Amino acid sequence: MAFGRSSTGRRKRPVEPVTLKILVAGGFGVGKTTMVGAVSEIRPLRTEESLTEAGRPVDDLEGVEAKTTTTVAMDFGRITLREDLVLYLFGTPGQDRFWFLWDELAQGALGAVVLCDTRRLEDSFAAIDYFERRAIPFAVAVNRFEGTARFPGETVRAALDLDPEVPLLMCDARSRESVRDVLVAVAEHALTLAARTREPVTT
Ligand SMILES: Nc1nc2c(ncn2[C@@H]2O[C@H](COP(=O)(O)OP(=O)(O)OP(=O)(O)O)[C@@H](O)[C@H]2O)c(=O)[nH]1
Ligand SMILES: [Mg+2]
Repeated sequence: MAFGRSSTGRRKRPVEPVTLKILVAGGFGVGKTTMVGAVSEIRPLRTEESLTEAGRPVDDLEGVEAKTTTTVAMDFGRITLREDLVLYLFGTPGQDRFWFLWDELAQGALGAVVLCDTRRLEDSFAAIDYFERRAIPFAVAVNRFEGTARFPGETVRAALDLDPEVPLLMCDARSRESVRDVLVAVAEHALTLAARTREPVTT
């Protein structure tokens, strides 16, 4: 053929992936930094500072006594879920005194994970309220620290007063597969809701 490019030998066009921004939020010391680090395929960016004696009265370390550092700005990581779907993960700081950073981090977020510890479930209320108020789709993931009581999903759901359509998963923030499952659930949930709001209203 004299004209046109031959299809044989032509390289497969690279797929331009859709990139989604997902927040990893939750109370102090629930394992957010651990979660981002467990799945990130790039070396995660961390902003850890040492927990100090001075902070002891305000930093409640019950259950995470081995913790020596805390996030002061954010965690950042990336995971490719599919060839055409990449998630950028932004872990929030957990302590109340860094709340002012959340609005900045939440800009353009498609969805969020609220990570919880059943020993201190009440610490996740603020994060859940935050995303509900802003209509940012989120899933709840219970980080199962070993040696802690295992509550059925329905009990956790009731305690957190979750909407029935909010995905609730049990996870291990240190396990890549487990965290990946959580992120797939959040991405699917967020994309479903996004598609729903784009649909024309037919009344
Ligand atoms: N045993 C166990 N330890 C965990 C797990 N996840 C996190 N940790 C530990 O718990 C502590 C808290 O983890 P981080 O990932 O720093 O928690 P965070 O939510 O980022 O904490 P802040 O940024 O300070 O709010 C660390 O000492 C982790 O090693 C888990 O699933 N099991
Ligand atoms: Mg952290």
